[in-house]
Amino acid sequence: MYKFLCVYALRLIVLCTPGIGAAGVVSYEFDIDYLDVDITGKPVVAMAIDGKIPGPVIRANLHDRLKITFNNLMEVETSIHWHGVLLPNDQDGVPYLTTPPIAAGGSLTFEYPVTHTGTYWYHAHTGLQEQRGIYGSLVFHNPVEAHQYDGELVLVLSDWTNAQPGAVLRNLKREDDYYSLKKDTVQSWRGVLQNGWPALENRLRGAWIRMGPMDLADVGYDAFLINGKQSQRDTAIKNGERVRLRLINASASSYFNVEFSGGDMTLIEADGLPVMEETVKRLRLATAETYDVIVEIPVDKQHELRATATDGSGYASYYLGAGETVPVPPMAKPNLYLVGHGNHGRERDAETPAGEHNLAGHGNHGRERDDMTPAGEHMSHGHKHAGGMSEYAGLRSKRPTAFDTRRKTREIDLRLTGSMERYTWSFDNKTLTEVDKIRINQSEIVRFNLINETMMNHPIHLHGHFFRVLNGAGDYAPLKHTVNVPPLNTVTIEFAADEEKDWFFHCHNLYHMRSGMARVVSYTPAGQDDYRNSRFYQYHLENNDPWYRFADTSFQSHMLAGRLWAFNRRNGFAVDYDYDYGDEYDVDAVYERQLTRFFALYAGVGLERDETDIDNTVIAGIHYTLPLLIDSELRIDSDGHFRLELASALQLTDRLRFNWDWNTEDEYRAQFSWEINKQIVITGGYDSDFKSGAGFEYRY
Ligand SMILES: [Cu+2]
Repeated sequence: MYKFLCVYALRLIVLCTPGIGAAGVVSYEFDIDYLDVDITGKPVVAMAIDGKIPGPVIRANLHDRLKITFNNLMEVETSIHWHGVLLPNDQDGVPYLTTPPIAAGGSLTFEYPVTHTGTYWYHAHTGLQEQRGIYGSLVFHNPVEAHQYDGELVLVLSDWTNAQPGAVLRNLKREDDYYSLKKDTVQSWRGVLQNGWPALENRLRGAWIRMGPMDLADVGYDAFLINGKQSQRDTAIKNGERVRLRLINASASSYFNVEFSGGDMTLIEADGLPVMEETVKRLRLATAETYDVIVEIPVDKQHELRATATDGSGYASYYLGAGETVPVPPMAKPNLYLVGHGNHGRERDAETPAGEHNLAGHGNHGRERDDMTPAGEHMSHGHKHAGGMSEYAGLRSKRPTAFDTRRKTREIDLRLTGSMERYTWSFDNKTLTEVDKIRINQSEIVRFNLINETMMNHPIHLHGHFFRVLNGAGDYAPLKHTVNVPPLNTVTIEFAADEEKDWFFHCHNLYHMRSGMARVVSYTPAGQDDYRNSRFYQYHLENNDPWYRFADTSFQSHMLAGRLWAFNRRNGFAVDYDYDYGDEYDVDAVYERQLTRFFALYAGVGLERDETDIDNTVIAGIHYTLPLLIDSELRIDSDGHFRLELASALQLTDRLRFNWDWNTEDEYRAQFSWEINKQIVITGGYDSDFKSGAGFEYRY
């Protein structure tokens, strides 16, 4: 006795929602406010829509008109963007670009027609508010449902940190692998040696091309959530029923592997649109993607649906049915030492988490399209949507999606770039405010070659359009709004430029976007507007390139040493000091300009005093990163002295690091440091001027 629950659900909404006007107009009104939450035993002031995290499920039928009012009760402005939804440009919700922000204490009403069906979501597009709780789900029902099922569930996956998101970003700016100790993903030389020759080869090849070891995620989260909870039991769905699961990855920066202990899942929609049905054992959701699957709850037991963060740092559970509990077996933590160079994502076994399959070698630089892994290779374990470029290889649209071949095609290479030194993410090494909009013309086909030159996955999202992912499915290439681009790989997407005005185009990792990995795609020809004087540009210039300040101070038996430094994307100030508690000191204070990932210029003063004399000079020079990640510094001072200095750091174990430097004046230092935590470090070593000693270091 099948019924289409969505129809019932919708009626419920219509009955329950005040403000339903003329037939087909679906109205909602919600407050956005601070909310006291306690998710992991620590009280935190979050932000929430309608007092809930995630916010309410907003439902409408195809061809309805949605009218949604938000009242912002907070003391800061906010915004709501409708992720994946085709709508008029001024309803898209990107503050200052398409839509005004929702002012503190103010209200804003969105109104747009529902022109397509599917599972979508909405979230704040202001600062890092999305990480704080401003997100919810959006379901556009088709009154003529193509699939049969007894019930449906919207499952919103997300990540949670008790820390202020701003503090999280500051930590990442200090060290891009700041959270690896917390996540237990430190990549040490001990680990390299334990994993043998392939790991050593990996590490050396990476270091040779000046790439640090990779990780699958940046942030060390305190919890992963499904519908706001780490674990919960569903009571509405009964054993034996077929259930449609609307899976939404509403995380700020996490990818999830989803598995169900009750059997295979039948994939029916991707990013809201119908795809050829297929059976999957495990589904990988990149940040901001949605997938719809149908599962059947076995008759006699309770089964777990588990969403595991792909870096293995945690999971969330949702239990379906009644009876003895059948858990999903824990997923093996990916061995990051063995992915990367050389194995090109082709070596895999059933134990390998899907997330690992995105990793190709350092060697191919993401440009060799022939390195795509054939789809068939992924079939055996069910996760055909994971792996190399081919992570979407089996995904086929239900309807042909090819464009009229007579339309003109504009092809754009866009490199996905980043700098680990300052945790700066960018396209073509330029951040949002360092380059003009991407200009396109109406009615052409726009093809982007997304060339990932970094060691991370990037979920790339285009507002206001669906694009074809050129995955080998020919005319049936799937339409998506968000696509994962694996490390050192290339993904090509194309869309019909049938809209108007400006649309945001960015990495949906919140911290990457915030650090600059974003662009505006504009239908306005160059010269017909002034991007640099637009409110949007000025807003991002003022709000999106803050200065970060840090201090390391060590008190050791033989010396006081430390560094105070501050930087924004391109500029930096640094003071380095050593002092022997007597009459010997060495202080450099410089301004530094970062020109490329590997190259910086600096100028400042050097103050030095030893037993015999005082030497104060004006200094200038360059920093350049050499292969094997060795920092070189060439400096000249006002006395006409040239000096070359080399330095590097080796992470020996999870907590033990070794730093060395040497210069052409035959000064050198070898220093060990042991991290008790991220603030307090035991340190000691030998310096050619200050001799040996030990103490501790405090990091602010
Ligand atoms: Cu990214």
